[in-house]
Amino acid sequence: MNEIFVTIAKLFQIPGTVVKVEPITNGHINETYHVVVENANDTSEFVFQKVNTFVFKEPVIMMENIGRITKYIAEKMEAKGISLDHVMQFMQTENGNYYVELEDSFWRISRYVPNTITHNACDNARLLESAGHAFGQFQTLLADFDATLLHETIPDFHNTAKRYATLLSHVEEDPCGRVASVQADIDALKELQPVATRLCTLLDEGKLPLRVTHNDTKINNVLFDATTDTAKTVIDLDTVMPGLVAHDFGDAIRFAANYAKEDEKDLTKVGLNLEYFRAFAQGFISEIAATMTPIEAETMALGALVMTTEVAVRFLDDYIVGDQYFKISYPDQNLVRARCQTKLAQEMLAHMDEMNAVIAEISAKAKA
Ligand code: GN1
Ligand code: MG
Repeated sequence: MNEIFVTIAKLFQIPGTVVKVEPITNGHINETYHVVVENANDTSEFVFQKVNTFVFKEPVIMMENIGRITKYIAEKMEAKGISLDHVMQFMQTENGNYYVELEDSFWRISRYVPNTITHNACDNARLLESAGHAFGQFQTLLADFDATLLHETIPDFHNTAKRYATLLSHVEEDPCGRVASVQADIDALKELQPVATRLCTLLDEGKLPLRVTHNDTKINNVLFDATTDTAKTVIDLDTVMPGLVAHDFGDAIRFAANYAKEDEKDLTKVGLNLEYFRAFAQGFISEIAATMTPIEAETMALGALVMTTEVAVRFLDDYIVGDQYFKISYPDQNLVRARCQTKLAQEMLAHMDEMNAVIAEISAKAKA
């Protein structure tokens, strides 16, 4: 068995023998492993994660955030008599840290939630509605959490205007000589810029409230009960920070209500599935309706367009600088991702009225 897992298990005071290590390949950033440990009395399962410290420059403060958030949610769950399977539980070292730092790597461990599965794509609306409830609930659970206790783990994470500025400055620098071949992609994103930066403007003008948000609401960041296929736990808490409700809504739609996968090469397959849009909205808005302001409701659908364009900008930027940020499994994958997301954003723009109508209908019912 790989020595490093044995070493890490010891540092987290996990007794027993590491009997199985299997990579979990979801996610573009960290390295994740399902680890089984056996001892005389029982078998325990864990998720070991090697944190990407190029992306998370200050992993120690990130783990401080995660420790605080999970403790806060666990206390609420316990008070309500809800099983702790509904919140991530992180292991601590002897001196109370939620991480260990080895010579050249940074690790954390959470408990593996038994009998759960993740979905990388959706094939029915019911799943989406359930995920909507989970992410909506996550926000309401943290509604009274003191946001000043949270560090910004990635500054300007969803500052779309800044993401554009970064892309355009790298276009100027062209460090890998890739710009000439993607000029049409850059132009397509520039065309979306005014609408994609609208949420930033509204935030700057003080018209939208900052809340504690998840900020990475891909459907594969929800654990579903393997038996009932209902959402059980929201995972990947690395980017829980103050943000906009439309970011969480929009990022989930971007990923789950696309007819195609995130890196589909055949752009004719890419488009917005309005049935799935409605299903997620139904779950999400029914959870947050009580606190949602009118302007939040009006900009919810815009959030989908913003998040889709923003990630297209980020993928294209990463392609231009030589694939430093997102893991890739073949050379042009970031460009393929960028093109797919740009096409989806264009489709969303074309269907904005329909999306807005669905949100208005669901919000009116939820508030009635
Ligand atoms: C990354 O780690 P993962 O795969 O959940 C990224 C998100 C992007 C997403 C695109 C910290 O999420 O912001 O939307 O890829 N996370 C970070 O699939 O940058
Ligand atoms: Mg993530």
